[in-house]
Amino acid sequence: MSRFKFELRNTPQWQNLEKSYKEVRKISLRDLFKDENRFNKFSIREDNLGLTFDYSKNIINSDVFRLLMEFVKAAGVNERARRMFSGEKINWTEKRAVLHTALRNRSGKPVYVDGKNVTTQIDAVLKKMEKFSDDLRSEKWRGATGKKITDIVNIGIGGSDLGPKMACEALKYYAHGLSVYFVSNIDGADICEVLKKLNRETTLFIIASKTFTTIETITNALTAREWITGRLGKDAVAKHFVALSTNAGKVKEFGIREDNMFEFWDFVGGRYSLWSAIGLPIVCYIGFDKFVEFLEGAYYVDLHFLNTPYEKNIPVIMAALGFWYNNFFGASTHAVLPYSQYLCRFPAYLQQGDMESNGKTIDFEGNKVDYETGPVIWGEPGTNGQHSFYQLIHQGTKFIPCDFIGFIKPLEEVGDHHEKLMANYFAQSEALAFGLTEDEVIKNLEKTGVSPADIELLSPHKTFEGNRPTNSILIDKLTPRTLGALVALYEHKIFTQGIMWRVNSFDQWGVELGKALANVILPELKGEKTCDKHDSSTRSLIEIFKSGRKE
Ligand code: G6Q
Repeated sequence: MSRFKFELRNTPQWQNLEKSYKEVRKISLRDLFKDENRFNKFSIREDNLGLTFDYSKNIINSDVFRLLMEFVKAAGVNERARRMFSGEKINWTEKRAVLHTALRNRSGKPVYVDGKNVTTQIDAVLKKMEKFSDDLRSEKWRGATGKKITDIVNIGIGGSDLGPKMACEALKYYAHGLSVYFVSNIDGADICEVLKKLNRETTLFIIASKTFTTIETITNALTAREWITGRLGKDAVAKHFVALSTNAGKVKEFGIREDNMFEFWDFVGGRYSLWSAIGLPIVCYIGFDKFVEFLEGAYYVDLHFLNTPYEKNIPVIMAALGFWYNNFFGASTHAVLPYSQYLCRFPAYLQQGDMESNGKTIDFEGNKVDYETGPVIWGEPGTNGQHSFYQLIHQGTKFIPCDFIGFIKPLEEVGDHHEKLMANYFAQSEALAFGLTEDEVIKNLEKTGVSPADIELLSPHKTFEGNRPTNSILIDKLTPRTLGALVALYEHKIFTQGIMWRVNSFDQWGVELGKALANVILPELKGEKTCDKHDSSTRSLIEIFKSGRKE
């Protein structure tokens, strides 16, 4: 099939960046910081969020920054963002609108999909979530034996798990009343270990699945249903199960009443769904008012993204810098390092958000790209990471741009823990940027009386090249509002990069393939079918597994 081929790398915007890269890669951050005004030039303060975004420790000068902004402009990010927000079907391979932004639209303005104002439906579901969580928290909703519900188990996977799990962990300081657990893995160990801790009479299951056909979720849900009905009887399902889904038919088939189903829609992608009914565990955990604050934080960033010129637009700049390193410096990974234990699930959440969105090779016209797209996203909370993988970031051969996320006020004020934590936050990005020259190392060793022979031995090992770029996001305090804002910043960064790379950030055919593959082998493992089509490796491994199961 012959398709029009858009040669992104031949555009003047790409070519200009390519030329600049050859110059700029020779410049060091030590040199760039001779400009005392650099922080002022390359940082943004959002007073309404209490958020500072410092991108001065990046390998850019004013010319590169201008060229990056020209690239974003030529890509048409703003125009495409407007199309997304207004409900156009920008997810063209699934013929769907992309409206996670409508879920947190606090303006009261309508948003139409196929001529229908979706904000009416969204508000109705939000009200239903409010009522349900109030009933649960005020003990009006009780289990089948009349006992109050004390524990909630969310059963879901991927987009129906990672978002609420990350947010509940992040906002646990604000929680009161109910405990929340998450079960996602089809490995029976996941659900069994959770159930061991729980009492049937006081446990409520939230079955979260957009399609309500995902094998992991349905298998876990059936196990949970058996666990409840085995002791409390069939009728207990009504008081111990609710569903979050777009598939009313399948929910009913499972035995959950329609009034116990919280609906969402095709225009909400799984990995963007924590703002929808998928956020129900968050609502139950921290209360509806706090959930609204979470939505408001994201809405604030939506307006920032839509209305701020590119040069002051935080997600656009995050995207442009990531693109700079990914496509010119050859950086294939990007680390996200939150200096907050509460954000321990944030990197895992972003892995899905980013890698499922931009892990693509086919461009707008259906051609294979001839440049790099989405990077590998990874990270752990500081300071834990410092005692494991930071060595490689500082002194390894890989080039890894990092985001440092920190807070000014801790939620738990204990002794000087917070000063110690944040001393590390500041020290690490400083060390990564400026390193330590061999001369400096030698002087330090001389001062401490190390022998000349040992200085010769040690100095190359103790030298740090520096010039490792970082962004610092420094926020006054972790609240539902600032968490909502942080998530939305990354969502729009991902969106912007998808446009820059000219890929559809909103489909996930790779995930769909995974959903189908295991179904072929399952009947073979159960001995219901044999198959001679496997390669010798797969066939032998299956045989070893089956004979091991018989023992
Ligand atoms: C997310 C993906 C994927 C999805 C899971 C669960 O964007 O679509 O991660 O969320 O596969 O799917 P269900 O919610 O349909 O069970």
